[in-house]
Amino acid sequence: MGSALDPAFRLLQEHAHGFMVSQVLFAACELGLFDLLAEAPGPLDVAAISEGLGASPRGTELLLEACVPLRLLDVDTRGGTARYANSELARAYLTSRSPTGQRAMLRYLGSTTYRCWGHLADAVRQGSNQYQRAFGVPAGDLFSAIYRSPAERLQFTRGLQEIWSVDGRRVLTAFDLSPFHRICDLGGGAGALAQECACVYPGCHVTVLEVPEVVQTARAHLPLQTEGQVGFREGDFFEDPLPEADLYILARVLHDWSDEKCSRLLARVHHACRPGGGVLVVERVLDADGRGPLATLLGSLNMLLQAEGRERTAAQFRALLAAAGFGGFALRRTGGVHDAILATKALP
Ligand code: SAM
Ligand code: ASE
Repeated sequence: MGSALDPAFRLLQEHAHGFMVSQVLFAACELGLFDLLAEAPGPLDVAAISEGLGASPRGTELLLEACVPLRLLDVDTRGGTARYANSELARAYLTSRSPTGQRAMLRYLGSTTYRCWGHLADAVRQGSNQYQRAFGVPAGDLFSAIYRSPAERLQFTRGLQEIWSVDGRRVLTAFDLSPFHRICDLGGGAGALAQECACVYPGCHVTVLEVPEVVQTARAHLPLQTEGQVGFREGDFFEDPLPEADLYILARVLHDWSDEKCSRLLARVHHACRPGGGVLVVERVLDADGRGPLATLLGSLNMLLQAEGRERTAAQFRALLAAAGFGGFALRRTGGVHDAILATKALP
């Protein structure tokens, strides 16, 4: 019997190899493993899976084995031959047919985001995102860098909307938004959150304001089901007149930008907002002391690598909103991935 391994050393090992776990997930998705198993009539053995994926039996076997303790796959070893099937997690979130599937986001994280994270030390040294190093594109105009090609724009837009099938209802019901009839989702992507909003509040109309390229991408590739209640408007929220509304939604928009740009945007929103109206900020909000949750601190580093902003505490959001003229600040922790903040513009 050896002596117990130092828990600190165990933790170090876990941290050092954490990226391998992500890569197993990304590779299995990229290879189409979960869709193959979803479409099979029952559990499959290594030979059938490697043939179905067009992959080597040796590589397939090793990948499948790693997926089991990660709870991506279930294995049945009765009869001497291992047969694999999707786990509950994989059925819900990793197949194309699932309405809560997250494959496009995983693809984006595994390609663009992963490459940016390869330059983390450089980003920390420089204090800025790594599009120039990782992809050779100038980072000065943030969304020109993020949307460096039409394929990349589609992948980002498609990837970002998937979370709302899981987390949308929670953030939209954190506050009773039924008093707000005209809603404008600023930087609302392909309209997935707007669509969820239309379902939760049948009395509202949501206008998604987006840059023209994203509106065109959404219309061509990601059509909406709530045609009457959700519409798109092409424009730049830093420059163009904002649609008149009772409520403005800013979901994962403020975290992209510096305090200075957030202030500019919020001042414009306050100017356009009807008195008695408000703004719903949807973000992962840092703990009051700024020390967690870890996932949100990693999100901040991701904004360093891929954008110009950071994640913020409730007090930081409150200060930005107050400087723009908004009062009546309230934060709701939803228990989901994102939290909701509602602030209002006072009646005269
Ligand atoms: N709100 C969506 C969500 O949470 O799924 C998308 C969030 S994404 C991180 C930020 C969005 O802001 C992108 O869809 C981007 O196209 C949009 N955006 C960036 N700059 C913009 C601008 N100047 N005017 C309008 N939209 C902009
Ligand atoms: C952004 C969101 C994301 C900008 C770049 C991004 C995501 C990945 N890359 O606004 C999805 C959300 N994930 C994180 C860590 O923020």
